[in-house]
Amino acid sequence: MSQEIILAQNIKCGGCVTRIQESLATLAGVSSIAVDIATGQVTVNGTTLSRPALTANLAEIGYPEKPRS
Ligand SMILES: [Cu+2]
Repeated sequence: MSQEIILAQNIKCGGCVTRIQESLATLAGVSSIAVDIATGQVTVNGTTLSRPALTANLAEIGYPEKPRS
């Protein structure tokens, strides 16, 4: 198992959480997804996870990764 933790922008409500979970669940290797609304943290567990694929999928549905400062 591996894990990717992504800090994403624009996560505001339960609808966002559902949208993210449904979208990321379609990606290969993803077994579970947890979303924290307060921090924007998206935690993905699975096998052979591709971080670029996860961040691209999130950006596509309106939740781009937070820029690191
Ligand atoms: Cu929302």
